[in-house]
This record gives sequence, structure tokens and C-alpha cells, in this order.
Amino acid sequence: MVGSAIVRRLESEGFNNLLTRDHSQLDLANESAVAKFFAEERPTIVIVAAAKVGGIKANDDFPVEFLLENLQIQNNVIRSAYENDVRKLLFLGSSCIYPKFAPQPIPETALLSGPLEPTNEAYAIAKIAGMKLCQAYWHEFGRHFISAMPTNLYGPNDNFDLETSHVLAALIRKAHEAKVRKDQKLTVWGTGKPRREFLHVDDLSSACLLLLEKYDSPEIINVGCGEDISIRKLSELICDVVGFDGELAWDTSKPDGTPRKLLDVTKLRALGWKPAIPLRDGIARTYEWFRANSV
Ligand code: GFB
Repeated sequence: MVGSAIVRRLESEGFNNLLTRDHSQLDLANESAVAKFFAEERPTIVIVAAAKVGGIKANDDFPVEFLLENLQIQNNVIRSAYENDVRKLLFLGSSCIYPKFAPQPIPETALLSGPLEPTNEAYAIAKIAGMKLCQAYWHEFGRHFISAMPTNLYGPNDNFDLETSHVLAALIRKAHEAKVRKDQKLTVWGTGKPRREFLHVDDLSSACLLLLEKYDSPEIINVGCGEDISIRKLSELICDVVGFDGELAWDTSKPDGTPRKLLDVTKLRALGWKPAIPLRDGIARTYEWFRANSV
């Protein structure tokens, strides 16, 4: 989802010198394959958007894969970038790197100030290791490897699998299928009380370009829209956009995760960036994409 959005953005800006490989062409967890790719292609700028990602359940069920695969991917890519003299590298982390009970909105300084949310601890530890590796290359070798921490993302090419997806994609699918089946109710995980901040992936890609052009610091920088919404309100909004008018039921056997995750985006705003896609429009566009692309 993130990689394809960044490619769309770069192509629309006229870049015709992009080096991309999909998973079937290059396994980023394979150290020697990554080293060979970098040595042959010699990229000047690298964006590390590839990662093993998933929603709250996938993170909770597969901590080994989330920790190992992410460490492998980022270690291979970041080290190869160093060895092949990449001029600038952007590593994408996640807002889940911050402590479960971080102050809200969460400033970058909250990093490592308290315990993590247990459902995504493995993923968060991997992402923290990735940004620390970028900082280490900056401090030890003067490399301009920067790290951005995006909030919860959604948009075209999201994963709509109900077991492994994030909440927004899951609810689009659930509401659509409930509408088609003419169900009376739709079941949402948890209590509906947690609050999340959602950013359309096309807004993330515009922020990434701006950071590559204007941001030059080893300190992490948050990327978010600056507003959050409860899962209950999000569910109602999605049902409204999709056109499902049944009732919501709550499956409280499923975890809520962190109670609130709203990023402080003061640093990013100071660079002159703001999001362009309001949540309702973004959901409508993503629903259109889902209908056009789901089998
Ligand atoms: O999006 P989500 O899976 O991830 O869940 P997190 C957000 C909230 O939505 C949780 C609730 O409180 C879920 O219980 N929810 C309600 C649902 N219905 C559903 C549903 O059908 N599917 C899903 N998936 N959730 C992830 C982390 O945390 O956020 C990752 O696990 C990553 O590591 C990502 O950082 C951005 O926001 O809780």
C-alpha cells in the first residue's frame, strides 16, 4: 500500500528513474539478494516502505514473524544503503513505537519513556531498532538516514483480509458484505472506545517527498493528520459511507489495544505540510477502490 502510493506520487511528479522490485523479484529478507541488488543498481535515494504489517490480531498472533522479518528487511536494506553510498534514506516506522500510555498528542520525545502496548510490542521493537540503526549510521558515519513515524494508514492496496487487516479496511469490507447480505447487524471488535488517527496513504506519500527534500536530521518526525476518532464513530462513519444501516454489535472478547494514539505533528506542520484528504472522502475513495478490486 505505502510503496505503491509513493511510486504513484513520484511518477505524477515526473520522476522516470525509479528502481522498484516486488516481493517475487527481490526478497528483502534475503541478505545476499539485497546486497547484490544494491551493488548492481546503485540507488542514490532509498525509501524503506517495505515491512511485514498487520492489524491488532495479526500482530498479537505472529510476534516472531513481525519481529524477525522486519529486523531482516530493514537491516539488509539500511546496511546495503550504507555500503553503496546512498545519499539519503527515509525509514518508515509506526506510531506504535510510542508507549501505551504516552501523553496525547504524542510528541517525538515520548519514545522509550514507558512500556509498549503488548499486542504490538514485537513490531514496535523492530521499528525502534530500525530508526536507531538509521541514527547510528548518522552519528557514526555521517549518513543522512532519516526516520518518519506515520500514524495508522489506509487507502488503495490496503489489506482487506478480515483476520490480518487493520480496522478501517476491515470495517469497509464488513459493512459492504453486511449491506449486500442485507444483515441486521455488523460486529466490530473491542469496546469501540479506543481512539485512532487515520491518514490516507496518498497524504503520507506527499509527506515523504517533502521530508526527503526538506528534512535533514537524525531525530524522528511524526506524520499524521492531527485528529483522531473513536472506533465507534469510525464504524458509524464507514457504515454511512458504504450505505449499511443495520446495528453495530461489539465483540469485547477481542482486544482494544492502546487506548489512544494521536500524534503531535507540530514538527511536520512547521515544515509547511498538511494533509489534503479529509477522512470521509478518503473512506469513500477507498471503498470505491475496494469495490473495483475485490473479487
Ligand atoms: O487497526 P487495528 O488493527 O490496529 O485496530 P491498532 C484498531 C482498533 O480497532 C482496535 C478495533 O481497538 C481494534 O480492536 N477494531 C474493531 C478492529 N473492529 C476491528 C476489525 O474488524 N479489525 C481490526 N483489525 N480492528 C496496529 C498495530 O494497532 O496499528 C500495528 O498492531 C501497527 O503494529 C498499526 O502499528 C498501525 O491501531 O490497534
